[in-house]
Amino acid sequence: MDKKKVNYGVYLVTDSTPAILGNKDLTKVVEAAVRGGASIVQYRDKHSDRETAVKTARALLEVTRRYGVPLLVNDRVDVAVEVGCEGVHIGQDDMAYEEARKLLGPDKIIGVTASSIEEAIKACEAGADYLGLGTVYATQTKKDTKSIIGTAGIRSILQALSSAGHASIPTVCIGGINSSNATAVLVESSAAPAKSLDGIAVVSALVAAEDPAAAARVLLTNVTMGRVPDVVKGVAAGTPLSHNMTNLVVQNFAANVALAVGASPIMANYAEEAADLAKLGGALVINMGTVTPEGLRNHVQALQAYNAAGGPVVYDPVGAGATAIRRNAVKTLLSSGHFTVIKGNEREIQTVYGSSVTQRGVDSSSSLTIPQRATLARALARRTGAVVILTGKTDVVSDGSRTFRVDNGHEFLGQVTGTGCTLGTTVSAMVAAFRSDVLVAALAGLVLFEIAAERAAVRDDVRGPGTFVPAFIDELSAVRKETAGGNVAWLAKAKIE
Ligand code: 3NM
Ligand code: MG
Repeated sequence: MDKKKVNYGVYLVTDSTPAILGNKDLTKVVEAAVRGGASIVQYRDKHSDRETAVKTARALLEVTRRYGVPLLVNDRVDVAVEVGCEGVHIGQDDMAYEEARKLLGPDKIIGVTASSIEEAIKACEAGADYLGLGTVYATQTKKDTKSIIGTAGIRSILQALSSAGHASIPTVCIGGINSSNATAVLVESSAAPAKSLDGIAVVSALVAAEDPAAAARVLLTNVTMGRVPDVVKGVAAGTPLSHNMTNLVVQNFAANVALAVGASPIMANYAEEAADLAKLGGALVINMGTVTPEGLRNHVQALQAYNAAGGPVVYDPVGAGATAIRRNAVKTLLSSGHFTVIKGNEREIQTVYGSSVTQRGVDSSSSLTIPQRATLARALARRTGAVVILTGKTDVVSDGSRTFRVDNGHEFLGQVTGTGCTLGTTVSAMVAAFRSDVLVAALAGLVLFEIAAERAAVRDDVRGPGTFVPAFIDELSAVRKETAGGNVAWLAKAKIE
């Protein structure tokens, strides 16, 4: 397992005491939680003898390996060494970091608990792979916690880490976090654009849950939602380049939407420019709405330039199923490089997936149920390694392991041309600014876009699709400014499941 790629979103810390575990089987609880969305597991057991601890760790490792998530052991480094799991988590009173590193070697994960700026910076300097920050709120689960620092304490540590040059260390926080406060904990503790949490760690919210799979799923949704403002702030602060190779219809609209969300647009269809533009840290949108032979050659060349530079590429396969030419263009592009995000309506995504469907023009229509759409998006994400956004009345976003549905938006989005294309542009800005988690970035772009549409549609000055467009650009810009200024009340409108 590549320790740089670990997802810290929903971090499960186990507890084997009857007060929390009840009479449930710990292995089954962990299996259910991981199935529901827990992305990393720490086996924490302060009481069992060594033999029991090794046996339990082995049983948990069998589960976590099956799901491809890391297993760490709390404190007991010897147990981690013996079972060969992915690493350890050490508190301030446990074995020193250096000693643990000697025993585990360079490739294992070592996480360190920190309750203060000093402890956090010291752990980073020692080489910790991630930090567990806390205690956020007083908790029945651990009564001897040293300091309750709240979300304000977390935020000051994150800010200090960033100032000290440790902005890239992953962080989670712990203590009294559950599904009802997870989103708020992430939002309140964020020091974005400087630094934000990567996830939350919980004991009782999962181990004591009646249905740990369902509880993990809700936590995953709420944690993901809580990171959305970080993405929007990142765009506002970074003004990333959004390089659009788009169709004739939407050039102006897409450029205005890019500006509204805080990006810097360039509409450059000549691929010889792509190698230079790819070095500027932005993202490329390839939109095949008005495909031509020359356009396709340019798309291939630009895709390869961004792939070579490690820059994100958003693919918008407009009208993919409409003609044989477009179906072939899809195949050419997919076999020429790698996409970071693929965004399309049901027919387009079906075509990209390889299902033989015909599409009337570039219109969207839907025949799949929502679970079928989720399955399709997940399958295409798994096959291509891209995050897939399948748009419709209910949108689906998937990276192959995490899949969400979004029920925001407004019918006006379907009554003016180019809204789908400008969503691609919006998402390009998000993935350019927020590289650590493409799924979170893509989801942020989608909910920002659709909530802005909802706000525009109900304005007094909007009387139909024509007056909707300028109001929509206004609202995109307003939501961006509110978020950059710390007001994320708009997020309460998000309907993410
Ligand atoms: N460590 P719950 S708080 C294991 O502050 C642990 O370092 C803490 O349990 C710390 O999610 C804690 O049930 C328990 O509140 C967290
Ligand atoms: Mg400890």
